[in-house]
Amino acid sequence: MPANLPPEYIEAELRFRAAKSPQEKLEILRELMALVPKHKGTEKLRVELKRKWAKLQEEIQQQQKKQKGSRGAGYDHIGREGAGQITLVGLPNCGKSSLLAAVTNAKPEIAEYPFSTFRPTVGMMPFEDIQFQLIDLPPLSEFTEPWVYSLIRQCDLVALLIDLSSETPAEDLFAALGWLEQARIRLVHHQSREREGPATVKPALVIGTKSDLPSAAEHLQELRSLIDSQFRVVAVSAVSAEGLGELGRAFFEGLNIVRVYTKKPGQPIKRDLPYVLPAGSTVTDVARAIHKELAERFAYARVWGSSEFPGQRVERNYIVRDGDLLEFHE
Ligand SMILES: Nc1nc2c(ncn2[C@@H]2O[C@H](COP(=O)(O)OP(=O)(O)OP(=O)(O)O)[C@@H](O)[C@H]2O)c(=O)[nH]1
Ligand SMILES: [Mg+2]
Repeated sequence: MPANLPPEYIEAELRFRAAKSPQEKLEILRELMALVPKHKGTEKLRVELKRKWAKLQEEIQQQQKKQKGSRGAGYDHIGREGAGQITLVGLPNCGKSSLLAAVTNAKPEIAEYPFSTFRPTVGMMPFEDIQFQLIDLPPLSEFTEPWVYSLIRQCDLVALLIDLSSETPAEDLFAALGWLEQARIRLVHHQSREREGPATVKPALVIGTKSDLPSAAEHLQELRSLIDSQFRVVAVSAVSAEGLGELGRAFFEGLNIVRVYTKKPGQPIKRDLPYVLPAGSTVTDVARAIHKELAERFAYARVWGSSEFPGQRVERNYIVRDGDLLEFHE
């Protein structure tokens, strides 16, 4: 037994031995992992705890499979809210939960040890006058449950997180892409028009995390030189808040959406809450978002913003731009 274990550890260890169900054991194991001091003398013990962790995870998974109809405890779908649904995806410990906690009001579990997240956590991230729905997920690994991939398949944008303090960021990236590939999910550049294929194709951004740590800058450069044409790479730190300010804009561009405002004829020019639509939408699409009947009924619209002059009359197939203000005429 390695030296210098705190009394709380010994106490938790006893509870661990007495625990009956794998769920109970996992809870206590989580405490044990947090209580082990980090030094050379406890290295073996920490490896042992991780092994136990993996075994318990597997046991719980087997148990769930047996319970007919449990299907990942009902996490297969999360209703879309706000201007877009973004999943935080990555290897164990890369900083997914920390990022969610840094940019939303959500309070996910954050821990020094891997596999700390085992259920989805949702948070709303404000950006200018809209909000994005972020979903923090358990990590990609051999233990990833099918519902994690279901949620990734359903989202609008994947944020693939890579730990910039890792010794091998490039390998980590390929490992993450590999797990997704196995689940038949292929990530593409957020501006790519490719949407169909033998696998589910998902637009993605790469987020380099923990940019405050040593050698992060070097690893960021390495990552960028490797995949710059494949994905946009953004660097952030949940600790120093570096890059978090630009993240909203990156997500907005990643989602490929536009905000359109409306006013009634005769009302002053004022931008209230926007309608959010896919980029490339027409004036008719905006009308349809307001009311199906309006889309059939209106004759033309006036546009303030992208048009040549303010309040210009445009036809039904006019393509709206982000920030446009529309006025419908019947
Ligand atoms: N220095 C530094 N540490 C960070 C940063 N983000 C996360 N960490 C640390 O990295 C560890 C893992 O963070 P989590 O946010 O739990 O990582 P995760 O990806 O959610 O982990 P799993 O849910 O287990 O896959 C914790 O010890 C965090 O404090 C960061 O920006 N800078
Ligand atoms: Mg987590």
